[in-house]
Amino acid sequence: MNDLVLYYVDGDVAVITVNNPPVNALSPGVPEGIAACLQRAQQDDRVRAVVLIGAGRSFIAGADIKEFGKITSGSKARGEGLHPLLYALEDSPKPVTAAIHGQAFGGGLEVAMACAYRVAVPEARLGQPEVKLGLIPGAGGTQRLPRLVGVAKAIEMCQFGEPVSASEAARLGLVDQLVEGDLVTGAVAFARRMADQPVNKVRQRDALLGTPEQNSPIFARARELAQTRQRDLIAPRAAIEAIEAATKLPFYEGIQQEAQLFEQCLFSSQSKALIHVFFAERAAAKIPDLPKDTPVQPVQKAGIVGAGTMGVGIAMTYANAGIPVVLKDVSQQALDRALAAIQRQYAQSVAKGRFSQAVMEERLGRIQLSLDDRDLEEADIVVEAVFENMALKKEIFSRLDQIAKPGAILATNTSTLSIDEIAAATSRPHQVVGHHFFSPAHVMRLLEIVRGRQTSLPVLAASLALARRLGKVAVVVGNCRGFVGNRMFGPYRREAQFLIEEGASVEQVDRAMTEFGMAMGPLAVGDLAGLDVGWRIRREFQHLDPPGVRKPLLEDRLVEKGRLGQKSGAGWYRYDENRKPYFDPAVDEIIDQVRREAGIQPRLISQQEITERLLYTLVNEGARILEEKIALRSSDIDIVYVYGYGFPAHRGGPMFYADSVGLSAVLERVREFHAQHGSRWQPAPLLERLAGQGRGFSSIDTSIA
Ligand code: 3H9
Repeated sequence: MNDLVLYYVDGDVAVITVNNPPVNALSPGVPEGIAACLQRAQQDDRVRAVVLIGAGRSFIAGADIKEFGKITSGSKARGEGLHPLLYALEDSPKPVTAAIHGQAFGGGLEVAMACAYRVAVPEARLGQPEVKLGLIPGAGGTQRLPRLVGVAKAIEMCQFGEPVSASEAARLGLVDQLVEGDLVTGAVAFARRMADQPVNKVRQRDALLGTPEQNSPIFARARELAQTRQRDLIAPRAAIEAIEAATKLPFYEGIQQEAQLFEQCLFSSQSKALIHVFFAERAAAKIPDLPKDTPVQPVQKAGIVGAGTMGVGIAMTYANAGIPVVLKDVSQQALDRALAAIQRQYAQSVAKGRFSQAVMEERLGRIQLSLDDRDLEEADIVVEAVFENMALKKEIFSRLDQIAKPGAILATNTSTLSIDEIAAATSRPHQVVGHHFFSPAHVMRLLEIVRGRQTSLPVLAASLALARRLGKVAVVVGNCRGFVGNRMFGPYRREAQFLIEEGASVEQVDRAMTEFGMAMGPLAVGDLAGLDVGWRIRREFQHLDPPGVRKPLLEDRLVEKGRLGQKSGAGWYRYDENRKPYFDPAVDEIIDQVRREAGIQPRLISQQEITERLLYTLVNEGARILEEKIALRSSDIDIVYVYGYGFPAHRGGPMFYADSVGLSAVLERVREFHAQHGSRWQPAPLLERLAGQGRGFSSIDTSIA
């Protein structure tokens, strides 16, 4: 027994409590502690039944994810895992009831399924989320879950990793009883009632495993979904295979099959990358100089200035999180358009069954449209979301300074401009911060919180707390042109144009990136965002380009021809009324003409060159950003790219990817590109230094974190 697992007896029921905050992960010592307590219960003559419960906010959130790296790096043996404990629970002569609140996830659910019974509070969630870490359940989950909920539901839960609520779990047969009120009291009473009943061990139940005829279409459908929605991922397929084994093999052989598949996933590069993303996301919320007890002012009302695409998305984000919001613009026409866009998008969600009409009405009711600045007076935060023009933003901030209430956060959604310059237009620069949302703002998970020179700690803390409430993953970044995301994205999209100028096709460039796993290729993204956005930014900053540096030619030409992207029906692609893209010969003509004018002899370009040039330009700029401390950690950059730019999570983000390729190999290519393509490829000093030392970007993260 140890401090991680506690034991007491309530009359004739032993209560075993896992006490490993914050989420009762099955860290070393926890399974051993549970086993020791169970043993003690067997020896305790007073005890007729056992309750297993979690202290604090959760039952058991799963295996300790930190341990996986130790196994894959060889510093720890995997051993028998949880199985000995699970058999001890399942075979206990004194029946064990798992009492679930918070989460029973992964290994936590596997422990619960080995118990004789499961009771839960209605708000609890139960799931096998391993697939999100590139894994499958590794402690019998793929074998016991189908025996409890049936094959189809078990596949769904293991393939996509989404949890079910306790109420649904009760309907499915995964939970035997819901407990209203105090969980331990209810669980002890339940356990006492069941103490003398014969136990139907889960591993011996076969009734729900189906026949081959019943199962074959279920597996076919699951594999089809894996192909279409999870194309590049190995874990979903492995989960399906393991569950298929449950339907075909005796339990113990199924367990062995699961163990093999688990092992393959665990040692895959995908799992390492996804686990990196899990911890990177949590690390991003930790700001070294921000004390944990910094007071956070609550946000009860928000204001948005500018009812364009971004303003609309941000207003919906607030409304969706339950925060009333005023959406202000100078023209009634803009407000009418905004309202129509909001109604259309909400109606689409209702049609897709994401939420009900009543929820839509509630959300709409939280959005007040206004032409009057004074409606912003009550707001705890005002977010400016007008287009990228410094003069206009300064004017708005000086006006906000006059009307916003004292203490209100003044946020700008600028994607490129200086927060400090904008803040200087107010008498309260410490209240000014960047809240850079990504389009569509109510969908994309990323929020770059841009910390200006004078942004106060309470404003920073409030921004982080607010981001969590809005359902966003926040990354705090420093102030520079484009911050982290767009500063890296500029060279990436520029390089895409250079590749086309040199001979690649639109299709080749986008395909190279989608085959790498990006959600969209760089040219399709340009069309989505609007090519005029980049055109405007290039004009705003053209005076900063060093003389003689290579400039991209193609997008300016497309914009001059009225090809602004999806919104004008044509950009790099031509779009039909449903925004379906088509290759357009007219674009090839423009490309040919630009090549002729620039005297470029097109050459054949390989997919490998496209991939390396696009990714390494991101990495090289990322290294500069890191050195300048615009990002606190390389893992923050990864989070920006995974959640804001569709970088495949199973590759871990650009900096993690570079580390996995090896920085000396990356540097070698960067040097070659530098020699071939000039000064834009100057290797970043940090890349040179780390590559020279045989280190990766992640090696400096720990010293910064
Ligand atoms: C598994 O179980 C495999 C099995 O089949 C067995 C095979 C043998 N381990 O997210 P939060 C930390 S795979 C270690 O901010 P929330 C987290 O890093 C596992 N640490 O809180 C953070 O630390 P810090 C399957 C963990 O309330 C702190 O706890 N299970 C683990 O927003 C708070 O986390 C999963 O995949 C863990 N398992 O959300 C569940 N979980 O304070 C993964 C959390 O230092 N976890 N931490 O930053 C989650 O989904 C969420 O953390 C949870 C809580 C919903 C539980």
